[in-house]
Amino acid sequence: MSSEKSFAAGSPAPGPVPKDQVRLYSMRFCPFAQRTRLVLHAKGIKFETINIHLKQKPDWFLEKNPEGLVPLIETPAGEVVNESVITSEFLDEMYPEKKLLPATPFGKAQQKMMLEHFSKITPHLFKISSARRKGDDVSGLEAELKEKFTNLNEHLVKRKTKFFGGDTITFIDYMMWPFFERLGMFEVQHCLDHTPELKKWTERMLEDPAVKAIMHSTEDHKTFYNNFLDGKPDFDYGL
Ligand SMILES: N[C@@H](CCC(=O)N[C@@H](CS)C(=O)NCC(=O)O)C(=O)O
Repeated sequence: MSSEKSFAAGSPAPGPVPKDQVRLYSMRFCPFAQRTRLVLHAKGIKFETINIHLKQKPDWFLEKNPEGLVPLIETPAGEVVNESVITSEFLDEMYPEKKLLPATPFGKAQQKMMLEHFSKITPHLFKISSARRKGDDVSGLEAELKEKFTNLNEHLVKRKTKFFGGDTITFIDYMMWPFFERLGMFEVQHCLDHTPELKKWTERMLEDPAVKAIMHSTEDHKTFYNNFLDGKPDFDYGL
């Protein structure tokens, strides 16, 4: 697709997925879709993107995914897969040339356990920003976040590795990254001050070509997010 502009209700349905690629239904500022996009970029998979206007979803999108969520992957064979982690694992298996998940059952299980723990951190970030917006005292919530970051930091210290799955980037790093890219947007960047290894991990991630290729600045994230919270998201912001 030549344009990144979002498709809204009433827009014509895209044709079949071209034979040699996959199609991603996405939204440019969605942290979950960013996971799938990171995997697509990191593995060098040929894909096209259809961004969806999530406040006015086209019927043809809802037919593919009645839950109405992005990310969604569609293959030329008509297979449709949703949920960020599931789409990412699906792509990793479908294109086995550069595997992001470890080969061993235990290695895979370790990453999935870590992801399960991490899935409890993401709602906490949204909780902090919504409490702050209401003018509530967020010091208790921030203390909890620091504790969660300390656990992640400990993980890196114990393993003595640069990334969460070893000395090179793997699946788990990409699944966690979109939320770290948004620490400034959530105004919790200072919560990394006492977790030096985790902070170093964020710096290393910023050097990764896939991360660099699709990242937004904190300023852009903030603008999008504030408009979103005000009920006026601009899915085409910056285009
Ligand atoms: N658990 C889902 C969450 C995906 C999600 O929440 N996507 C949001 C955009 S960031 C969405 O599609 N929202 C549309 C809606 O809520 O109607 C995943 O990991 O893929």
